[in-house]
Amino acid sequence: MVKSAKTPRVMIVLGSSSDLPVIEGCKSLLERFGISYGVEVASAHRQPAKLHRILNKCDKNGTQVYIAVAGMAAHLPGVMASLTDKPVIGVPVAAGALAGVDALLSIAQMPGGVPVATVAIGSSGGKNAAVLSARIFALSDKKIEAALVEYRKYLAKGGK
Ligand code: RP5
Repeated sequence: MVKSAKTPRVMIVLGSSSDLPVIEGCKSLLERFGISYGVEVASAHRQPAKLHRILNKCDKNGTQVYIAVAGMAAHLPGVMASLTDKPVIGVPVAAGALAGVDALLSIAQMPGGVPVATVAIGSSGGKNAAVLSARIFALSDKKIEAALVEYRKYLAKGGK
């Protein structure tokens, strides 16, 4: 399930289709900034071979940033970071008895050398994953840099 481009600049991978609501704002913001993205569901625990295939294909085809979304024992972002040298942004999902604190700690507490940029639990984190991606691209892309300036003005006026 890849949206908007054959080789998207950002690949969003979810641990489960039940995580999909968390990336609604993320997708909207990536569209606002003109950043192509794809969406895949691949559980690090239940579908490790599929996850490896996705990472290999995206890395070969030029995807530049990964957003990894998972709840509970959220190993997905860390496993992805172990398979690529591209930036991985981890979004913890509030699922199960611990309401996302489990996923937050699991995603943030990576061993030295295998970083995952961890954002907030849930939809706010999803949005920030999109903005952080845009900030990475804006380092070398004037159009995205300008879109971020506009977005900041929008926030200052009370936009969400
Ligand atoms: C995680 O377990 C997923 O990322 C999801 O947040 C959670 C529950 O998954 P399902 O049981 O709904 O598939 O791996």
